[in-house]
Amino acid sequence: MKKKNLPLTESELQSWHKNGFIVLKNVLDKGEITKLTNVVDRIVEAHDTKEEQLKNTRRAHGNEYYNIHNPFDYTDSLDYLIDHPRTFDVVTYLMGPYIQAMSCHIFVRHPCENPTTNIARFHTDSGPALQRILPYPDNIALQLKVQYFLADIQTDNASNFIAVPGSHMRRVTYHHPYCLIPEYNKYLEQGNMPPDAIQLKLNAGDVLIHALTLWHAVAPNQTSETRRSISTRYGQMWFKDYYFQLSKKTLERMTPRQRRLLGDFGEHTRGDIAYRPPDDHVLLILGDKAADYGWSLD
Ligand SMILES: O=C(O)CCC(=O)C(=O)O
Repeated sequence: MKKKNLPLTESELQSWHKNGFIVLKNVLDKGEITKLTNVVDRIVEAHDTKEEQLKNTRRAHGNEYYNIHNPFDYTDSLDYLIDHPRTFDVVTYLMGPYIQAMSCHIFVRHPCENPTTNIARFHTDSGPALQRILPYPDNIALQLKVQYFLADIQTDNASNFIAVPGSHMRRVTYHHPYCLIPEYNKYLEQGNMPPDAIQLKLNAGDVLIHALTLWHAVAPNQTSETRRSISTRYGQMWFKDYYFQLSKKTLERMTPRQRRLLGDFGEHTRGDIAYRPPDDHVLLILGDKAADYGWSLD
């Protein structure tokens, strides 16, 4: 039997199902890290001017930790991240082909002792309803976030992503309207870490992929460096986009696959596009990987 060409080993896949997140090492090479860092720095700088703040790219969350929406407004240098060859293979392996790119954000985490934003508290993603839909082991994912780290984070309290391994399968006991997790945030309020939470140590170029129901938070940034990273989010076709407004001009410069992921179905304008996607959909999204990932081209 022909060996399947899969983007994760069996043990990586098991670890994904067990923990609810996975780290892909050295996805970006040194040249890419330098280039993306320069691009991101320019966007952060431009974004801090008055006019930019009036645009839909305004800050969300606060002054210390914030996210910049719609970075594609500023540059085409991030376009390739939408279907980056290494990460997109993992995304489509875990989610299948009937997906959309729901957002691209730049995460800015300035030095600060005690970040006040909800990003720094334990939460799940994408609203209170989805917090109640837990992934069955081996199901494809409803939504994933992919985060490209541009700097090393090797100590605790350096704005690390904090994960609670296995929490993506756990029920929260109180359903907060903003998906916060009070039973875990009480530890942070007392200056402690929950016993089973870990502050991830990552290198520039590493990529974190996590499930929407993973309990996660961001550590304070007690270093003197601002942490910048780039996040892309994918959801099944029925999901709503998340602060994503792409102009026609931006879409025009993208490849057919990127445009499809961004919701441009060309002449296919039917209202039931998720029921009956265009005939070329699986081929366009998965190409010759379709059969190996378990999807049919017919
Ligand atoms: O800054 C981070 O690493 C994570 C931000 C966050 O909490 C989120 O993406 O929901």
